[in-house]
Amino acid sequence: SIFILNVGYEMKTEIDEKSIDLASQKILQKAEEEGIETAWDRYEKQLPQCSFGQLGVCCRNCNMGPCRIDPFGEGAQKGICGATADIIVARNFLRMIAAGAAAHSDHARDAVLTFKKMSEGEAGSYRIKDEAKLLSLASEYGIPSDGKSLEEIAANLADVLLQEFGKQDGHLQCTKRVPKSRLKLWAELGIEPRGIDREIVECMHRTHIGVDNDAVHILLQGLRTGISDGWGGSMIATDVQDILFGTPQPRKSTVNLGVLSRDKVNVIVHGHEPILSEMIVEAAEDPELLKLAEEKGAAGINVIGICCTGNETLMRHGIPIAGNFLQQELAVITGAVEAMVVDVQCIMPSLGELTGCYHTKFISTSPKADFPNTVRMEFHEDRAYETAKEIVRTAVENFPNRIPEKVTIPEEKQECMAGFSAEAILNALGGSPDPLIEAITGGAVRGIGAVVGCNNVKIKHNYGHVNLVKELIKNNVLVVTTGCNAIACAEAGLLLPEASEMAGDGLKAVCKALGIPPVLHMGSCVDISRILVLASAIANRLGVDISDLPAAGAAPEWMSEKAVSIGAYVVSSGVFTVLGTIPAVLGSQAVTSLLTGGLNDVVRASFAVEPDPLKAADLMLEHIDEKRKALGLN
Ligand code: XCC
Ligand code: SF4
Repeated sequence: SIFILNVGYEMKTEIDEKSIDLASQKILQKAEEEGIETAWDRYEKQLPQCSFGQLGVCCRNCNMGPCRIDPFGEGAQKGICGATADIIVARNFLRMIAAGAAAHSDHARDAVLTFKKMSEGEAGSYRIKDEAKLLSLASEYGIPSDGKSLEEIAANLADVLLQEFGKQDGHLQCTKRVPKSRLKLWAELGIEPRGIDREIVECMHRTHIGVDNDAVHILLQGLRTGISDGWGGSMIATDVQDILFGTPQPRKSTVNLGVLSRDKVNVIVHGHEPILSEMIVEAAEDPELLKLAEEKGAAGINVIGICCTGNETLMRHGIPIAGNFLQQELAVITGAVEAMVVDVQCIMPSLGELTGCYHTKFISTSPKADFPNTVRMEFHEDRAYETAKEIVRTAVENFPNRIPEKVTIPEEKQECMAGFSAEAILNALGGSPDPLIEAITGGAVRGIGAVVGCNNVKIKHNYGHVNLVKELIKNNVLVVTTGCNAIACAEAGLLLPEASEMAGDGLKAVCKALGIPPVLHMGSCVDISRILVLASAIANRLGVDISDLPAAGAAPEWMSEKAVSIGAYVVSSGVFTVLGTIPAVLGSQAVTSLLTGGLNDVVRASFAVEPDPLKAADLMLEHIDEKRKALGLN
């Protein structure tokens, strides 16, 4: 099976082979005409990619190496220390999970630290926006609230949440939300998550030369670390951000490159942390800056998002989104972006050189993340709003530098409806999951598909996302989505109540009755925690485990290490998951067969790999039908 690796990974020289999206194709054309390089060009220059890397059999964990295993069985079969392909592949996989969990959880830590500073009056720009969520979370964490001010409760909650990261005893408290049977299974397997930081550190320790050298043992730690992300870091990030910025409610907006404005100052917020972008959204409404924009000849200030920062501001404010991961360069190439403001994660370093070809200011804000050719405007909570204003001012002052001959804004933009937090979904259902459960048990809704994750140049941009989701809804599977998949679905018009016309009859009727789209945008990637909470609520209501639900997951175009961590916790939670790109594990038969089969005997779910979205949908449908049958549904 290792020799089919390059299937689907051929050169993509024609523009319509790079993206299914018309707006993106137009800007790719512009890039070609202007001699501007994009990720697709750099991908071509990388081909053929290193086979040892693709198979996961290259180890650089000590300086006797690098060592690599010959997949043909002729050359070396062991590293210098004696590590086999199984050990090397498993260790590399574990390190990917650790990095992904670290990214999500470190984002969560910063959200909690901001929350704490807010509660102590040291982050004046932030407030408690969702009191009810604060109180319910406090009670969940056992914090008494009688006679205390909201700030005191928030301070106590922040302390307890911070302890989750460095916890030395016991298990993460969020796991109380896991169905009992699942938690029991984790306990039996010894993979109940402990402190979030501890799991990540332990991954690094175990993968050091000469520590953990059994593939199964290594992968179990991978599952535990993933769980500490999904039911720990990511869940804490979602909860705290909801308290600080509001729990999302359904709202309409627009997406795609056409949301860039011809006559307003375009400020793009890109990355992952709403802590910054919330302030930028506010600053863009500041009368002083609006006046300045007018003086500079602009008709206003247009804040738009990219990637998960975009998802956060879309979910809470209806701020438009210019695109997903592979559209970040394209947005700049329109020539219409005054400022590309970034924080952390999924930001291409290529933006440095690229923004230099246009008038765009590339502004980096996180103390953790810098890039070539940025204007650094470090963001700290104590003067958050002031910094946000300086950033927006920089953008506004840059407006007169826009070069009209270099500007092409494609007209394509698409309406969408987002904001489906678990709370909002329950609301739409009338307060309990029962109507959805009845729709599922009655057969109108065949099951639930969670489709998430990135773009990846190895797959035609948005092709995997859109075709998989369309096939699912056609077959009456209600889809919940986050991350770059959600943006792809929005661009394809799938996030509208009217999209139920594309759904099978059963799902269509349910959507029409509830006034909801057949594809529900639940937020950014940390908000996959919302999907877990929803799945848990449904499982608990039915008195079954998550693995018994007629539900399946997919990441059709995944690329990031975060996606590997997500895969680990979604499967650990009992959800069969189809990956659209091949993870670097095929160099080990043992690891591959464990991930794609053996895990079923461990956590009652496993992975499959299927680059063709229609075949991936079939796998999910097959799985959903099996689960329906087991529950006695037809
Ligand atoms: Fe990044 Fe979250 Fe992937 Fe998109 S989906 S490319 S991780 S922005 Ni999370
Ligand atoms: Fe080679 Fe072992 Fe060192 Fe890895 S840890 S580089 S396999 S000697």
